[in-house]
Amino acid sequence: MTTTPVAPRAQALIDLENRFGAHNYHPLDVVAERGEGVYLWDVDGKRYMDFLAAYSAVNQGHNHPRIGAALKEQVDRLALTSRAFRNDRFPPLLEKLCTLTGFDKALMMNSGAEAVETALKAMRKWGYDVKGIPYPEAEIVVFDGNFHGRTTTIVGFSTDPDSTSRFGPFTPGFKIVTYGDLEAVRAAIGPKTCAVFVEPIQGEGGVVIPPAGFIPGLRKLCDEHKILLVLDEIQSGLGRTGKLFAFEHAGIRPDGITIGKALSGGFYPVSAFLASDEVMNVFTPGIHGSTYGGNPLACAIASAALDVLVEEKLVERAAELGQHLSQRLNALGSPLVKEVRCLGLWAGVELKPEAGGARQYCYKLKDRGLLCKDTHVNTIRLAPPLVITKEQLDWAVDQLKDVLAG
Ligand code: IF1
Repeated sequence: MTTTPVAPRAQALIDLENRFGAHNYHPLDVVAERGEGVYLWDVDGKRYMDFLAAYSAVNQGHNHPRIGAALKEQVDRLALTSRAFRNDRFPPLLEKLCTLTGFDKALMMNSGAEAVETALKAMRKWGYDVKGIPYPEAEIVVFDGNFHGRTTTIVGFSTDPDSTSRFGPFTPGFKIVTYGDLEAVRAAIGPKTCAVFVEPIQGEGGVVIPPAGFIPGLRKLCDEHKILLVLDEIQSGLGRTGKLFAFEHAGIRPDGITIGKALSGGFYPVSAFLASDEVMNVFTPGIHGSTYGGNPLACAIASAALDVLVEEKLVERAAELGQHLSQRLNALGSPLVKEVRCLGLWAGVELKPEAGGARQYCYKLKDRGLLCKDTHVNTIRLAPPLVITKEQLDWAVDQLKDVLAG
């Protein structure tokens, strides 16, 4: 459904996509051809403000010139060696990442799911090699409402039917408990548990922020049972919540994190698993890898993307403008809104069931030039690039206020 007719040129492209592409998405009928900052332009020249930011992959804004320049400079020199050899971009990126995050070592991958798979292998192997769990019986505690990627192992511990149905059989060794419920975690931890793996805030779940004591409580439980606490910061990390990483809001240090998305500013798939030496040293030569992991082009792009994040003070900006966003969303005064959840420049506006679902409001916002994504039927997810100005933010919230006026 779309509320305005699609122009011929866009429709022709949509028809081509439908004819030759797998139908594994149901996107809005916006055919983008250019992006800059918070804006996308479609093939007919219409401008949209992007409030999804490619699921937080373009925190630095679309096509940030400084990151693009780093890509162009490197692509004319060397794009890929594989890890069979070494290159001049990989070591400085590793140092920058570990210095910025405070972890001892990084393992570079490409997609977020690959970083998650890397983390799962590390948690298990640490469980066997360091904790002494009998092989192959290691268990990892995970949570309902999670989203960690689309591999069969990962969807095997999803609780979202869209992600899991008819993709079995699944990988064993995962215990799923209620997100936010420390007693459920305590009950799930046993002698074979090697780790707890969790998003500090659940993005796909609808920007679900757990009770204040949850993440600190997980840290305490993991310390008591001498198991690992590993956080998936692929979406919540790199400034989105007004801190470099969401775990900083909880005042704890995890044993490892996965990162991705904005690590490349939206130019190229770059992800990483970061952890202490004790965890990362379970990887010995030849037991894990990837053709493109840590390639010089990815490293040049990621290095520039991190520089932009730090030097343009995008984390501080997300914190400051996030306060404003939260105030305005909580003052919407719409009879359709059930709950507003907001941390930094990341918000979920959950509608009451009687509102008829969030997607129709996303269509109305699209017609007004604002692109948002619905999630879990009733929630409108808001996640603009962190380069947004206060005026742009106010314009976007004004559109939301109008379409939710009821
Ligand atoms: C899709 C969702 C978001 C992630 C977290 C790992 C990954 C993701 C916390 C895997 C990826 C993407 C995947 C994309 C849409 C988007 C998404 F709707 F699927 F759930 F953001 F919420 N951990 N999330 O959010 O990273 O392998 O994709 O690089 O699959 O539709 P990836």
